Amino acid sequence: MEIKNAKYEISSAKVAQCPDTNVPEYAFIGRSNVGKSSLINMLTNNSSLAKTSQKPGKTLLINHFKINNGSWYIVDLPGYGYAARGKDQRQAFSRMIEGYALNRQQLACLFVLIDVRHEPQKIDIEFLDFCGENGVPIAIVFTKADKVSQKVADHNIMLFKKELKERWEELPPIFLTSSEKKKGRDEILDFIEQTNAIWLQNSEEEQEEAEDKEEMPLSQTEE
Ligand SMILES: Nc1nc2c(ncn2[C@@H]2O[C@H](COP(=O)(O)OP(=O)(O)OP(=O)(O)O)[C@@H](O)[C@H]2O)c(=O)[nH]1
Ligand SMILES: [Mg+2]
Repeated sequence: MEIKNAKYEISSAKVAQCPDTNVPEYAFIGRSNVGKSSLINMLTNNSSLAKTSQKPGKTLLINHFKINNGSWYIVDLPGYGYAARGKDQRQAFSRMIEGYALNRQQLACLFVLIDVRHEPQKIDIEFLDFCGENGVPIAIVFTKADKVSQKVADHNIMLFKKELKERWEELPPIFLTSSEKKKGRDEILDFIEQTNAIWLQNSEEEQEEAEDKEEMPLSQTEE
C-alpha cells in the first residue's frame, strides 16, 4: 500500500462532531509523548502533517486526515494519562478517547502505541484491557525502537505479551517501529491494506442485507 496523498480535514472535540464518512479509519492512541503524531508523519511521509512536540500534551482534539483522496482516514488522538493536566482535564480526555473508541463506526483499527523503552506500565495495560473488554479492534505499536537495543526491545515486548496472555485468549497484531528510522512503515501499511479490504467486504455485505430487508414485504420483517 502506498500513501499517495494525505490532507488534514478537521479537528473535533467529540465523536458526534467527527466527519460523516463511509470509509475505514485508523486511529492512533497512547500516552502523551509516546510518538503518535510522529508515527502518522512517518507513515504519510509528511513531516509537518500532524503537529509533534517535545513537550507532552500537544494534541488536544480528534484530528482527521484524509488519505488517498478519501479512500480511508488516519486519526490523531490526544494522549492519555498526562499527569500535568490535572484530574478533571485528564478525565475529560479519557471520556473523549473512550467515546471515540466505543462509538466510532468507521474505526477499523485503533493502534495503541507503547514506548518500547519501558517495561509494562499499569496505565497501558488498563487501556488495552478496556479495549479487549469492549471489543474495540486494536493493534499494538511499540515506538522509539531506535532509542534501545534490539535486546531491550525484545525483552520489554516479551514482558508485555506475558502480561496480556494472562487474560487475553488471542493477542492483537504487534508492530515494532521507529519514526526516526522509518522502521515498521511497510508492515503497518500492509496491515492497513489488508484491513481495508476486509472492512469494505463487510460493509458491502451489510449493505446487501439492508437492501434485502427493504425489499421484503412488511409482514415478514415484523417480529
Ligand atoms: N528517537 C525517537 N524520537 C521519537 C520517535 N517518535 C517520536 N519521537 C519524539 O518524541 C516526542 C513526542 O512525539 P509526538 O509525536 O509529538 O508524540 P505524541 O504521542 O503525538 O504526543 P501528544 O500529542 O503530546 O500526546 C517528540 O520529541 C518526537 O520527536 C522515534 O521513533 N524515535
Ligand atoms: Mg500528538
